[in-house]
Amino acid sequence: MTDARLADLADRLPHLRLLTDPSDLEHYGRDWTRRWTPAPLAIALPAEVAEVQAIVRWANEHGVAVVPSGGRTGLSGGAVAANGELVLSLERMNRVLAFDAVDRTLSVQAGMTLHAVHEAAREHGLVYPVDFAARGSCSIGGNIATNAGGIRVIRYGNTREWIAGLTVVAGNGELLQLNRGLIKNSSGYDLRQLLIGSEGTLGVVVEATLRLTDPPPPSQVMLLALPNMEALMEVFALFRARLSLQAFEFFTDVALSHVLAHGAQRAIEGDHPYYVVTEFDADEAAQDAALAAFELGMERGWISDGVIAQSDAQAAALWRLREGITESLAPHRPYKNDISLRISALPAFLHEIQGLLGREYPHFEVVWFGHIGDGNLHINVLRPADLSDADFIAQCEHVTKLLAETLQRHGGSISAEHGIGLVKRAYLGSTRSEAEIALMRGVRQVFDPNGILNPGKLFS
Ligand code: 2HG
Ligand code: ZN
Repeated sequence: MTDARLADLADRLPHLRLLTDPSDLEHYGRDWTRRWTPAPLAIALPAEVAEVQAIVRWANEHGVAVVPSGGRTGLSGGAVAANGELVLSLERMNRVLAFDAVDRTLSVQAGMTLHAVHEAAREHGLVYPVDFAARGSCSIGGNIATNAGGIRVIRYGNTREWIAGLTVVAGNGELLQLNRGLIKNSSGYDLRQLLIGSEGTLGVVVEATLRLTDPPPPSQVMLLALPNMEALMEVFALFRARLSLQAFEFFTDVALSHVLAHGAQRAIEGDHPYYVVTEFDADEAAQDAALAAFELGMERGWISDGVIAQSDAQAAALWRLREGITESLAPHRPYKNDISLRISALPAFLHEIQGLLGREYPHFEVVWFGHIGDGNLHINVLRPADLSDADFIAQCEHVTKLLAETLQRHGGSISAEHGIGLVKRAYLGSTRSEAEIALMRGVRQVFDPNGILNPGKLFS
């Protein structure tokens, strides 16, 4: 270990696992964006809170930037370490700490995967209801740091609804116990909520107390094919009025073609521009209501075709058509946008932006999908074969600028659930006012006066 700063860290924490092998630096220095070349100083894998605190204090003393790191499944570059930072991976801190049946809470270390959290809740006959496709790799700490959303937000809300308490090492090295599992706590600023979605710029989440709930009633999964965008909004309104929705997700024929090419099974024949996977509570009355809604949608010309899953395996196959999209696009290294609008503003926005993209970027393959019931669209742009990486990124940045301007006019946000990270920091001002950004910077200064936590993320 030639670096004097690392030697000092190793002296202070003789049991700390520190990695400096090039393959480890590469592995822990990047997230799913794959756009930046990883170049961290080293990787620290603490096993306990005291080690995290000591690392943050050491970083303050030496002026070393620290990148808190979970499963690195982020899509905004929030966990990228490309500038000699110390990656602080919570991977080894992955245990359940306590379950409380009366409070219905599960206290966990931040490095547990979302999937492991689901399993732990299930063991007690309860559920932690936030869910999305990266569940097997993402960590609960990362979910908290980005206020992750996913496919059940329409029923359960975002991660922030489910966090009853947080243990955090602030950027100044203080250990904070925030909210301590209370349901009601009207005693001033809710610092727990401030930490949620702060993208590792205020503190390192080390432990969390999660609220659990009853498992949802038995459900049914339906795939619908739709003729146009207007129909999509009509069917959403119809289904939301008649059924108790657990999920309502959409994707286009272009998205479908990629998942099918990636090995998924076609479930509806023919060419249809839009598809919806929806899941809803399905007791007998609800099943009749679903059928009636489906028939009405067909009669009105909003639904062209549809299938209802007859088994768990079929339900999983239908879900795969939606959940497999990101993975099927990954080899193309798409440029991603993750935008948010009021649901009522979606049709006008979509018309405007699809027209604009068609006119200015007809050579781009644009893949639309997402959480239409939350007003959250994912827009992935694929690189045309004859365009260099640099030209592609430059053109995509221009697309994002157009999106940001259009979103601003429609009152939307440049990030719905993926965060700002490195990817969207130039566009923060389209969603947040100057006064808000100044306050955010001020808050950061209080928590992390030396700016050692995730510098360059969120703000440029
Ligand atoms: C999803 O909803 C994820 O599947 C990923 O948020 C979206 O790949 C994307 O753009
Ligand atoms: Zn999403």
